[in-house]
Amino acid sequence: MTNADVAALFDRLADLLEYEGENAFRIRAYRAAARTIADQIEALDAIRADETRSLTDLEGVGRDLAAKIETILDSGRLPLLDELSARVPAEVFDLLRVPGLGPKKVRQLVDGLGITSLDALEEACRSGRVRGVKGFGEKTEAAILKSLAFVRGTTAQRQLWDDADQVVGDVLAWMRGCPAVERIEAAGSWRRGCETVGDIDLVAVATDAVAVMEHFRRWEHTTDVIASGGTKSSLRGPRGMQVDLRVVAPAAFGAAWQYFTGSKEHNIRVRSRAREHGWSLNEYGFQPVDSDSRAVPPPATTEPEIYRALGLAWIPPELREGRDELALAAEGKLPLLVEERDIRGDLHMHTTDTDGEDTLTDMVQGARQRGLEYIAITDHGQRVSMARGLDETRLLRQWERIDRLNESLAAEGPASIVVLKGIEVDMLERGGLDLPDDVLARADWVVASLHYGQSQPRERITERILEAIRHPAVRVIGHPTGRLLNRRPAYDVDMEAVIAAAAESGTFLEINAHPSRLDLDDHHAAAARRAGVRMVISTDAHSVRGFGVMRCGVLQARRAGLTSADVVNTLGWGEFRRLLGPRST
Ligand code: DGT
Ligand code: CA
Ligand code: CA
Ligand code: ZN
Repeated sequence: MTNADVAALFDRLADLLEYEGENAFRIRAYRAAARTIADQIEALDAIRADETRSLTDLEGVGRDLAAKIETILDSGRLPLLDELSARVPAEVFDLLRVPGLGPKKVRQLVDGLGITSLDALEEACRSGRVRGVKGFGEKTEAAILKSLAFVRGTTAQRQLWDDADQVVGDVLAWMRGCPAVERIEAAGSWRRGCETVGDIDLVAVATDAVAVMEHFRRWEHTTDVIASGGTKSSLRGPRGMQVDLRVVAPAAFGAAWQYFTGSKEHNIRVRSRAREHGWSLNEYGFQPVDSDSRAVPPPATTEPEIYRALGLAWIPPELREGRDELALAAEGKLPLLVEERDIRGDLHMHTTDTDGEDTLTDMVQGARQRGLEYIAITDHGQRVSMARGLDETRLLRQWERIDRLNESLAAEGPASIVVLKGIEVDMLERGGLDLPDDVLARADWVVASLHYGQSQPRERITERILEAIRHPAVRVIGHPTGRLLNRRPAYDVDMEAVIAAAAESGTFLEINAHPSRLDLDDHHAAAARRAGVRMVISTDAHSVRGFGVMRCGVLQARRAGLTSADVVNTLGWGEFRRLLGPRST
């Protein structure tokens, strides 16, 4: 059970109690607990396992709630919720999924109109019956119809790229074990490195398409065969993800791979450029627009051939979003995108001193094994109390350990790794940072992040971040918008002002590589680049395993058109040390 899972159960409990017209105070308590738990960075399991702490340390969690959390962690269920769920009519759960329809309103609709399904609700809105219920009007009817469309469009959740990538790796490995497969590649949003992936698109060349389709259906993770044909099949695999496979002729492989890589917007532009050259282009290749033409169409066996035929440089999939990539490719001005092997350091990570799973020495060894030249240890500052954030004393003690570690690492010679004394300070709700300036002045590397008070108004949040950007010790703003993909939207912040201030003060902005953050996103990172702001791609690793997400951050940077010059941690240690200036070790 993740914290989000537990929080969801409490929210659900509050919903059902509210539906039943229970005591408002009790409902508020469950909602507050759900919020605390969801905002909690550290896993509830970890807090519980730690003998020095208790779940009741959490704000708004008393003995009763702590016991309920333990029950959920142990069994995955909450008896009170099961009891209520059995009592409440099933359709209520569907109706509660409609944004803007709280439990009270659902109750009114059920009692007043006998609504028993989303379809019935839609019908009632369209026929104007909903406005007859007290507290509902014509406007609410329209709003409900809009929300219904939203609910129906988003029932199948898009998967994080990193999760989809595992499915892609698995299905490709399986399919490459089929003797009839000559070549198979993944296309679609996965190949473009999108933050989330709706479904997986595979393109194959085969000696025997029927055998390939049969092999595909026998994939061990298949839960459902959605469609099955001679050259196209779809099935449902892990995480409920749909996987589409198309088998194409060898001469059409490039055309098909290009077509199914998308994006749709990119393809529309490529096709219209093809028409200017006298060709139509689809997944089978080029054809003369003029059907009488005897002109031999250009080959489309590979992607570069296609782009070349249109007077374009090959465009990396990450840039195929129908923005300015065709113009750049025509002028030979595509950016040389940053690659994972360009990354020389990692400047945001945690250890067991706060909420990390691995010790300082383990993290350093893990980083070395990944070939990094330098890292910054950036545990949480004291505001993040539930992660046992560091106060001044504990931070200085950690830094002493880092000094000693650096001495012994230096003794191993120049091929070793340098460990920077860093900290991830919190931008406090009332402004300011959670550690004193004189301490921060002694750090090699300061990341400032905003973890609390995320629902403050735009001006307030922006002000807090601008203050941190202008702070002399702060080098980089961590995960600048705070969004968590599929879980929590960004806080309300004026990113234009943030980027302008960062440009002015030479503060860096982070591209947090965690698959559910990827924050800055591609649009913001591209805007930062245009403004001359340099970025840092960081893993925010909470364990040695956590270093593995760097590739996700690099993908996001590539989608933003970033080159290695735009990314500070592509500098070798020598240059990076000069950039840090005299303050550093
Ligand atoms: P997703 O799956 O929602 O994450 O996004 P994509 O980009 O993978 O979209 P998907 O799976 O619907 O289609 C894969 C690619 O195939 C898409 O990026 C472009 C191409 N494609 C699919 N259907 C159409 C279409 O109706 N028109 C055009 N122009 N291209 C299409
Ligand atoms: Ca897709
Ligand atoms: Ca698809
Ligand atoms: Zn962090």
